[in-house]
Parts: sequence; C-alpha cells; structure tokens
Amino acid sequence: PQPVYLSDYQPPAYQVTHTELTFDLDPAATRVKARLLIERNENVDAQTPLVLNGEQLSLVSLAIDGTPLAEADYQLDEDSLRIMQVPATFSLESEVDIAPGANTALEGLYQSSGMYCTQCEAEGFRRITFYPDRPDVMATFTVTVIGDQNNEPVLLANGNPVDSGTLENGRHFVKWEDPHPKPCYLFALVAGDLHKVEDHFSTMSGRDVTLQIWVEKENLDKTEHAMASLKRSMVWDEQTYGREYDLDLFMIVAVNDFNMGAMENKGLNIFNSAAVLTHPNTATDATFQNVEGIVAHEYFHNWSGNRVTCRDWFQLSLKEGFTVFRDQCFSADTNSAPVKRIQDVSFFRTAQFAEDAGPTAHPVRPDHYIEITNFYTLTIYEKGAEVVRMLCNLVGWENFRQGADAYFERFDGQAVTIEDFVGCMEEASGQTLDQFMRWYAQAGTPEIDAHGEYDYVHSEYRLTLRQRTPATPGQTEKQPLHIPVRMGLVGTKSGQDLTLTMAGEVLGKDAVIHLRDNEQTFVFTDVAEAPVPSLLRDFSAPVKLYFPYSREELAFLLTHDSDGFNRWDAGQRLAMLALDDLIAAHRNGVEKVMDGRVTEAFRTLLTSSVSDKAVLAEMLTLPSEAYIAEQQPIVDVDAIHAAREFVRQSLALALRDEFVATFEANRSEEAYAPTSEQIAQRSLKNIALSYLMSIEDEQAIAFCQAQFAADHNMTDVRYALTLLVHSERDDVSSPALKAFGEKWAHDSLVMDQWFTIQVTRPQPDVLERVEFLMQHPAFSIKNPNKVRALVGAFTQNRVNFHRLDGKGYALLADVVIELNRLNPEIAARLVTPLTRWQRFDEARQALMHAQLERIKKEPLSSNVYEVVEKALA
Ligand code: B3K
Ligand code: ZN
Repeated sequence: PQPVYLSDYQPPAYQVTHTELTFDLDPAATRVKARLLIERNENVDAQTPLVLNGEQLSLVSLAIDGTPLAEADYQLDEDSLRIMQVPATFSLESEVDIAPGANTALEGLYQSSGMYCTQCEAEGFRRITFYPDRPDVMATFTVTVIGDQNNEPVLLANGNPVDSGTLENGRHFVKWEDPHPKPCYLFALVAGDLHKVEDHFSTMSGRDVTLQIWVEKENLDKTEHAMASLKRSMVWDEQTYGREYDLDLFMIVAVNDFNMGAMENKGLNIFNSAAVLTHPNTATDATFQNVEGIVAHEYFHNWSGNRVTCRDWFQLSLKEGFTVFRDQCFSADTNSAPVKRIQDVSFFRTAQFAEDAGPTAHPVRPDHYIEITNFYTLTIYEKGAEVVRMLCNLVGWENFRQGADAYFERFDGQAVTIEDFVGCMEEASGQTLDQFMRWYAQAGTPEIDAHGEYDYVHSEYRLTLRQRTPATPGQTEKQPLHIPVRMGLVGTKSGQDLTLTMAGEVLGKDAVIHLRDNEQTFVFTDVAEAPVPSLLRDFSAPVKLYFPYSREELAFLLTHDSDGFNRWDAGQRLAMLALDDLIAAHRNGVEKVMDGRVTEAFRTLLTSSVSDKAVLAEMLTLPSEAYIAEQQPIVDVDAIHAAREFVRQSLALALRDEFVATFEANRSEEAYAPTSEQIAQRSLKNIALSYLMSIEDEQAIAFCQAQFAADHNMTDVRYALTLLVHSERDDVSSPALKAFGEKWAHDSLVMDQWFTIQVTRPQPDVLERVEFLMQHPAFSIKNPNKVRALVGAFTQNRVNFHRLDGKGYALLADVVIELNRLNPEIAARLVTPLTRWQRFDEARQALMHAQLERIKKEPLSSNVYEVVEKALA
C-alpha cells in the first residue's frame, strides 16, 4: 500500500451537484442505482477523465445521459472506475450489486442484528456505489430505499421523507430528500424492524423539530437519557455558539455492531447501542455521562463538520478537535466542571501521551497516511481539542466566539482547512498565530523543565522554563512552540495566591505567561513571601511539566492551591513520588515502606470535608497502572502493580475508620438519577469501598455483598461485583459472578460488562478465562463491542497481558490475525498494545516483537499493515 500526501492535494476535476440513489435491499445482492449530476470544474481540461472510487462493487450497467457505455469507454480496476471522455455537464447512471449480509468490516452498507445500516466515514461510500469519495465533493441527495414490508418496516435515510408507498411482492419504499449539500461520507441509510420514541424541540427562532430515537423494541425503555441529552445539546449550541438546527427532523438510531461510538450523518446519526442506550439497572454513571457527551458530540457536528466540513482527510482534526472541545465544554457546563477536566486530562496524559511517545506518533494534522481509518486517534481528537482550547484561551472567549461565528458564516456549505479556522481566530482577535500553527504540524509531547528561585533580598521570584519536544518517527527536528502557561504563586505563609507583577505590570493573582523560546526566564517582582509556584493551571497546554517540588510543597499545594485541577494534580504528583520509591524498593528486593506524608495528606482529604465530593473522589484515586507506566523509562509491569497495591493497602489499613465513615455517610436509598450530586456521592462511596476491599476484611466483604444484593442501580452493582470478583476470595467471587451472568444473559450490553469484570481481575487465571469466554454464546468476534469488552479489556490488564511466558501477546496476535480478515479497522486498533514493545524490558520486547513479526507474515489489510510496519520500523 502506498501513502497519500497532504502536499499532493488537488481540487477535484469534477463536482457532483446532485445525487440520486435507489437501494433495493437484499442481504446477498442489494441493487444500488445511482444517477449523479456532474459538472466539470472551471479551468479543467476537457480531456480530463472522470475518475470514481469503487470497491467490492459488481458493476451491472453504466450510462451517460441515458446512453449505455461500451466497455472500451471506461477502465475498471479493484478500486476505481475511469471514464475517458465525458461532457462538461452530464448525468452518470450506474447500477451495481453489493452484499451487505457478507460485510463484516462494518464499512459501507452492512447488516447488524438483521437490520441494514451504513458507515461511510471516512471512505466507506465507495463500497456502496461508484463516486468521487472525497469530502470536498458536496451534493444534495435524493434517496429511495426499497425493502421488505415485514423485515424492514422502517426505511430511513438523511433529510426529510417526501414519498412512500407499497410495491409488488410485499415490498415497499420510502423516498428521502436532503436539501443540504453534503459530502458522501455523511450519507446514511437504515432499514429494519425498528421502533421509535419521539419528542419535539422548539428552536431559538421558533421552528419545531421532531426528534426521534430508533431502537429495537426491547430497548424502548433505554432512550430517555439520550433524548434528554439531545435536547440539552440543542439548547447549549444555541446559547453558546448561536447555532440552530437546520432540518425539521433529527433522528438517532441504535445499532449493535458498530466500529466506533457513533456517526454524525446529516439528520440521521447512527450510534453504537453502547453509546446511546441507558437504564439505571443496566448502565453505570460513567455510561450515562458518556452517552450524554457522545449525543452532544454528534449533534454539534451538524455545524462543526457537516455545514462546514473538511477539504481533505488531513484536516480531520478541524472537525474532530473542535467538536471534542465543544462537547467537553458542554459536559463541563452540564455537570461538575473541575471533575470533567480532571477526568479528561487524566485520560489524555495516560493514553495520548503514550500514543505520542510510540511508533505511530503523528501531528494533529498528519502530512501523510496509508489508511485514514487509522487516524481516528487520540492525537486527532483529544490533542486537537487541547489545541482548540489553547486557541480559545489565547484569544479569549469573546474573540473565539466571534471567530467561530465568522467561520460558520463564511464557510457554510464548504469544505475547508485548518488555516481557514485559525485565520478566523486571527481576524477576530488581531493576534498573529503563526508560531501557534506549529501545534498542528509537530508530533510528540513537549516537555517543560521548570525551576524557580525566590530572592528574599529583592522580593523577586525568577521562574525559568525550558521547552523541548522529543523526536518522533520521521520528525527529528522540532521548533519551539508557543505554550501558554497559566500559573499562580502561592504564598507559603499566607497560603494565598500572591499578586503577580512582571516588568512593572500587575497581572493579577492568576495569569498566563507565554513560553515561545527554547528557554525563558520570567521575573516576578514585589513577591512579599516565599511562594510555591502553581504551574499549568487547568492543564493550560498539553505538555509534560517537570518542577522539582518537594513532598512538603506538594502537600501544601494539595490543600492550598486555588486551582482545583492543580490541587488534584499535586496529589497525583505526591503519590507518584511515593510510588517511585516503592517501585525501586520492589525491584531491589528491599522492604517497602509507606510514605507517611501521603497517608497524612489522604487523612486530611478524608476528614476536612472537601466540599465537592466528585473532586474528592478523584483526589482519592491513585494514578492508574497505565499512567504510572507512562512515567517510567522502562515499564516494570509487576513492580508497578505491587507498588500500587501496597499503597492502596497501606492507606486502607491506616485510614480504615475514615474510609468506613465515608462509605457509610454516602450510602443512599434515593431513587437513581444521573445527577451530578448523586454521581459524586456514589463515586466517593465506591472509592472508599475499594480501599476497604484492598484489605479484604470481613466487614468490607459484607459491605460489598450487601451493595451487590441490594441491586439498587448498575453503578453500585457493578462496582461491588468488580471488587468481589477481583478479590482473592473465590467463595464470594464466583457466586456473585454467576448470579449476575444468569440474570443478564438476555442483555448484550450488560454481558459485555460481565466479560470485562472477569478479564480485568489481577489473579493469574485470566488468560485461560479469556480463551474460555471467547467460546461463550454471548461472545462474537464479529461484534466490536464484544471484542473490546473481552480482548481489549484483557490487554489493559497489565500483569496478565504482559505475562512472561508471552501467552498474552500470542492470544492478542491470534485475534488480530483473525480480525484482519473480518474487520481491519478493529484489528488495527486492537494491535496497539503490541506496538508499544520498546517501552518494556528485553524479555518482553522480544516476545512482543516476535508476535508483530508473526502478524506481518499474514496477507494484511492496509490498516494492520500500516500499524505493524511502523511498529517494526
Ligand atoms: N466522525 C465519526 C468517526 C467515524 C470514523 C470511523 N472510521 C465519529 C465522530 O467523531 O463523531
Ligand atoms: Zn466527531
């Protein structure tokens, strides 16, 4: 497979102005008739052939303006159709057959639980019909769907229904019209035995929009939260960005087999059922919040993505980074803002930093790719969102909003670039953002080394910041970035933020300093007392910041920093220092000793009644094994696990009474609601329970069993069950697991949780369990949710996946090889843990490398090929 380069971009030679499609549905042979109105673009030579993409299509007929083409008039190969001579304006009529029933890749038109659905982004439309499958070709669409009245009573596509009727042989049809020109990646079709819940929304200009959520009949009681989230999103986008919905109908459909979370098809969003269905008895708080965020994300795409779309796929972060930023702000406004930020950053620093440090590191705007599907990454999405957040902070919200207005107005109905977006921000703010643009071009996580000195004599604080970005594959030289560092100086005597004065200018108690050079020293004057700096407040830039804090200073910031995010971060840093010592002790075979300062800090947290329970729960959460691993030069899987368990148990032993009190004080009989208050209370209660269970005493087990038996809501049940199953106590673990499995055997999404709970336990029998569960009737390798819940979750079980006999790696490689044939997109994602082989000890490196080599010997999809090739380079 050959890479595509951003620098090779050429505008399309031909535009499609209108697309008419007719689908005659059949699992083995769906006939797709297309009539495309095509125009040659200005300044394009009349001899230029028309080249259309097409894959896995069997061509039935081809005509231009009603005249059939002879075989000599065109060239057909594996992935394209070339017509040598075409008029300046014409209609192209084609008929092809496709086989949705045999489509296991879940791209293009496929069947999921017997129903038909589509996934076209990024390049799936070429598996439906011959078409210029690129986002800068935008057309209006008219789509007729023909199906069986019994099997497919519901026939949906984008836009508004304009006609319907019955046909011969028990068939019927519905015709849809989408008046908004769109690229074909936003095309969607759904057909099946679906049932809807309906609601209405009145837009800010007073238009009535019908809202529908379509699901399988048994899921009708699981749509309430998604509907409420949708309405909140619609209000939020009107109030925050002035963006109104633009059709009379907005539909969401839940499908069981889906590669990603959801897809923003115009007027017809298609969701993975796991990303839309909720019920207090079947979904956890985390799922409720995730659903809210994804519903919002897809809805927000209607403007940031659909009305204004990407010129080419290199610009993917233009819509994804911006839309993630928008959904993050929405969730922060709807729930607890500090907790949202803590959770997002915590995930980001674990997973995106790892991506940036590995062989698949790439810039927010890549300059080449082999398979675009591999670029739906944490870098494009989450780092892209961090870059937009920095932009917003740099220009200020007022200017940002003005820039966004200009962007939506000027480029409405167009396919544009990241420069177009940033250009609007420059215009609105009057700032030059040239250096800032490097954030889009440079891969890797910038590191800042900071140190500070307090000069008592002159009452000055001198802060020196030095930046460097490590080399990444294909990018050895890095330029200095423009890094906004939000900060404060916290007085060690007063415990208060001191006023920041620089070069005679009073900046306030909290300010942003701009690091632009490789090294800069910032001198703060009139600093009346010795301060501890609080740097990178609210994670003001996606960087690693090193400052030689003492443990006393961290304990001080933990209680005194006015920035909630940095208070949490100080606790994480303090825990990390203790963990580092314990990891070293474990390695050297010396006795582990708990750092009393961490214990005391936790005691303070538990007893001083931090007012925000959700923040407190986050502060009591230790850095994950994956995050700790990111901080180590060479990952020692066992030492990390042992050190973290030691800290958990030491804290539980020392603070047992406090944890019991916290647990008991936060139990509640109130009816479940996914409100911030309730979620905060549950997370605090459950984190306390998890500490108590780390010592597995009778009382803790009794608490867990009671919580499990009370069966009050899935959050509590799942938490209790996980703790029981992850304990050493087989006598309590097995019965609970069995009871849960039997109770929920009928519910696929709950069974996914049942898989995950078992394969994430620390006991050494997990690999065998994974093998066993892969034969379970509730498992199917063709369903991405099942693969993620069982195999994906297993790879996150670090002590077991990284077993020294290499069997964990071999199991993963086996699954990747099988999925490479069935579903390349999922296979290429699943292989990720193996690609990080260079981070481990020599023995594991060799084992992981060997499995990558084994995969490479297979006839590979371009997806898996690209990832494995990079990993072995
Ligand atoms: N835009 C989709 C991504 C689907 C791509 C799958 N290959 C989901 C989203 O970001 O909203
Ligand atoms: Zn998106």
